[in-house]
Amino acid sequence: MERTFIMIKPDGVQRHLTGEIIHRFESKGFTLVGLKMMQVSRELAEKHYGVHKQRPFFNSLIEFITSAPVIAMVWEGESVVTAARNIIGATNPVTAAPGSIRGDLGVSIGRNLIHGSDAIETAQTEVALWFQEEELISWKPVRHSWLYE
Ligand code: IDP
Ligand code: MG
Repeated sequence: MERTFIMIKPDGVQRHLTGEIIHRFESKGFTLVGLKMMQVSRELAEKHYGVHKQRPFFNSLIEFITSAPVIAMVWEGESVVTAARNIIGATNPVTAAPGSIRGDLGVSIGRNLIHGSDAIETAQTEVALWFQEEELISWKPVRHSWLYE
């Protein structure tokens, strides 16, 4: 079963939107297999966002992500990587579709509430970067046969 890495960023935690955000993934039908609250180190933040190192917003992004706690999660389900990106919405909350997390809850690209892996390979890399294998729990929810044909 496919897995993806999801992080509620410091603004989501500070705005007390953790429950609201987790609820959207749970009610969609995805299964939580790992979760921890973290104060992110500069080293981890720079590794996670390494692809953006040359971008003008890189330093402020690292400052922001390390400024207050985040909620790191791994979610599991069929096509969860793509589906989670749709649940999250476009990078800029101003243009993110209504109904998405960023579209409903955010107003600024530098405070867009949540991260989600952008592809299956990225998801594998990010899950491995943020979680030890023993922190992830494989379990079969009883609702499984009511979600999947
Ligand atoms: P994503 O989070 O939708 O995958 P990316 O393009 O991978 O978007 O950018 C990573 C993060 O960097 C964004 O979520 C956002 O927090 C921040 N970011 C991206 N573009 C800008 C920008 O133009 N100004 C400020 N922050 C940005
Ligand atoms: Mg990205």
